Amino acid sequence: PHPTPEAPTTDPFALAKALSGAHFIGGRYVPARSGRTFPVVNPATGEEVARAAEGDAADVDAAVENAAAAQKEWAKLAARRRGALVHQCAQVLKAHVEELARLIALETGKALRTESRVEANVVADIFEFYGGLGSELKGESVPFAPNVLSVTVREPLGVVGAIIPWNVPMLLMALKVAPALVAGNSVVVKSAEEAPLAVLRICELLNRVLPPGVFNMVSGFGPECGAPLVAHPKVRKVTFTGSVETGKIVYRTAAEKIIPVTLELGGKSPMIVFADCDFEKTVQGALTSMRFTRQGQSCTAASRIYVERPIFDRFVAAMKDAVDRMVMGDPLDERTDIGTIISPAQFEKVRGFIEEGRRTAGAQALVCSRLPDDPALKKGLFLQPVIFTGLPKESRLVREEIFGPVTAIFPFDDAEKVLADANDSDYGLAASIWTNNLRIGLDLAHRLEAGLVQINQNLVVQANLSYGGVKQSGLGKEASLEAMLEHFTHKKTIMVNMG
Ligand code: TXE
Repeated sequence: PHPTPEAPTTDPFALAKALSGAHFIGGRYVPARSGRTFPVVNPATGEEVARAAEGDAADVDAAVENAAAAQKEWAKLAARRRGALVHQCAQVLKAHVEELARLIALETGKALRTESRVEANVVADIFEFYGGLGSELKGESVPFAPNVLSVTVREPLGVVGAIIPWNVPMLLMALKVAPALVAGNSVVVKSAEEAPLAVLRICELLNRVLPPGVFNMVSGFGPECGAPLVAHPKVRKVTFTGSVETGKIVYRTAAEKIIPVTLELGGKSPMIVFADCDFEKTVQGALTSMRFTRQGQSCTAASRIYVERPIFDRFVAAMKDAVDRMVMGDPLDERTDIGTIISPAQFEKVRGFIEEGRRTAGAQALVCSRLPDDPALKKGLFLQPVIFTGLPKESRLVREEIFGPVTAIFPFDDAEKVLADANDSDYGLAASIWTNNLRIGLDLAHRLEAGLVQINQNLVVQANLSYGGVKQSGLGKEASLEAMLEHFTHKKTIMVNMG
């Protein structure tokens, strides 16, 4: 009912239309049972580019039943065979990188050159990485008694419910789906209501390789479509990326069913810059860490930057200058560095934070870059990045996740005090330290309360390195072999008494 092109296409508008109104269940595009749809909007123009199927409990049930039936056969395949198929998916995805990049740029407003193409490439990389790990699904033999053979084996959990947000939907989907499948589970993904299209396109690409039903996707809103997925009795594991508030709801429902959850929630990541850093490299690092190119819509964004006093003024000026040189414009234009905010709601939320910062006594707001002057983009959700100085540390802008192009820079004099300030947060996702004194750098790295600390480099996420936060930033890890073994299998003990 929803034919999409076999060959890669570079027209994201046509592809968006072709993908309209569908879930992906049992290897096919199907409409919502209720027949309802909701608009998918290009945030750069405010125009509707497609309709998405508005899922509810009935659609979720159909997807989970399909996944449960398919999982039984899928789990019987040798683990290496499953891995080989997931690896083959990576080849198909690679052939469609450009098309996926344009589609995600269209629906999220993330610039094609700086963000969207990067994401599309990483997706293929994640499938390739996990595809090679089939043979790692092995157990142990444990010495117990001479006449007893004790072994452990890794078994899949069953149907995995994966709930994803809109900031990097394809990448976060891949980090959940690829390890879950290699481990022998089947998956039902609930896409983000703001960005359902590129992930929906990926379904059909995966389906060219994988058996129907092992991978399903429903689109819709959180309470109507996400909540029934978490609550479904046949869903035996939930992996979620999103806000702390929703993460708590998901965790509570999972507790009722006693099923494991992985939660990747927000962050308020500190960046600590010492006077002896490599200055230019650190300014570039701040730009990348802040993810200005994604309008700061990143859970690892360096939203609190602490700079040693002797270089504070120079650092603030250099950052302002560097952000000023970034080009804001049409996300699909190769010249664009910075795209749009995802949705009017998020736009208002971020604007509210900026207004509050401007009203704060003693705070200065440096407004950077320029809004695009193209009349076609006048309804676009473009927001100039803002660098704040002089904010008090109890300000909401310093404590809460803004998820927008806003950062706060503070001077510091003392490494112990800056460590205390950096750790004074409900979050604990990522941190970075910039110094040529590795003794101090490593000492702080050990004492920072964060799941990921990097010294003298940006917030890099790699498929083979564990990723995940402490404190309210989440529970469990994504990426790496560990994520597949610990979060998508259970360890069964088998003992044979040979008399
Ligand atoms: O998140 P939600 P939103 C943070 C960021 C952002 C804020 C709000 O600060 O400003 O969260 O964003 C689904 N049961 N992050 O509203 O609501 C929902 O449909 C089950 C950080 O987008 O958490 C979507 O698919 N599912 C984050 C997904 O949860 C439910 C990335 C995320 O939506 C549900 C995104 C429910 N009751 C936002 N309610 C990060 N860690 O990177 C909603 N959902």
